[in-house]
Amino acid sequence: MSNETLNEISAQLQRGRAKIVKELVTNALEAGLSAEEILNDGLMAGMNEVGEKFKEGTVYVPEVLVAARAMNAGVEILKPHLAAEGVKATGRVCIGTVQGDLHDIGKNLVKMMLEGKGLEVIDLGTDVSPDTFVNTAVEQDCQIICCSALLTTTMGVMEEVVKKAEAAGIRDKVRIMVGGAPVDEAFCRKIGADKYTPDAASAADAAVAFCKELKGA
Ligand code: B1M
Repeated sequence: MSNETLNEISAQLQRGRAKIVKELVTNALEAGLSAEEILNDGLMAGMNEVGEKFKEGTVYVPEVLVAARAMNAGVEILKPHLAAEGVKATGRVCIGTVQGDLHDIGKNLVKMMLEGKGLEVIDLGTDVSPDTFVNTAVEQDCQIICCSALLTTTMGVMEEVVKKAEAAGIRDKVRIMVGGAPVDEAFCRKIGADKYTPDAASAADAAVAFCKELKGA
């Protein structure tokens, strides 16, 4: 039963049926499925299928956009269930998708989980320049800069963010976190960023840990 529901969510997302996806997600929650399960095995599974077909050239940008809209509709329903309760932290984070990159679904998930942990989040949106990340961190007194990238051609911008932060003299006060499909631990180390996390939930946990560490320092 639960597999059937999750497969149906994935299938309707691939067809871009936002309204049906919303209904299915609501029903799945009512049936007792966890928000995490619905996100990973329903919505994200569907989005990954779309990604594969996009790569093969069997679906095109308009189909991907309607699927992305359906994904967002489903995530909206899950939002209050995903944002963890209990541990509340204090700290300010600026987040964005790096320059040249317009993908924002993963970035929005990370933002949501950070807010769920009680952190204040300044959302810089997509196509964010290294200067904007660093200037915002300085002007708004952020403890953390979060950079997301989905394209292999834009992930290099993250290295620029690290360099600009060094040049601005904030490297000891501000932690730089990176993530997104093409990013990994080795890349994070190579560019001198502070933390790579593979998903939104672990990004939020790491951000909370950094805020505690910086307060204790
Ligand atoms: Co694009 N796209 N896309 N796309 N797109 C990918 C990324 C691609 C892998 C598809 C493919 O070929 N299989 C491919 C990149 C190939 C590469 O670089 N190696 C690709 C391409 C090529 C492109 C274009 C160049 C296509 C074209 O125009 N020819 C173009 C680029 C536009 C641009 O950005 N300048 C393009 C455009 C688009 C759309 C606009 C149509 C749409 C984006 C809509 C939107 O975001 N509002 C789109 C989509 C939807 C995708 C796929 C299908 C799905 C991405 C997604 O939202 N996944 C994607 C294929 C895929 O990923 N399977 C693809 C769901 C999301 C929840 O996952 O963002 O990975 P993700 O986030 C995860 C983790 O990565 C992590 O947390 C999330 C999970 O909890 N995470 C972080 C993300 N950021 C983090 C930050 C952190 C920590 C964790 O700390 C700071």
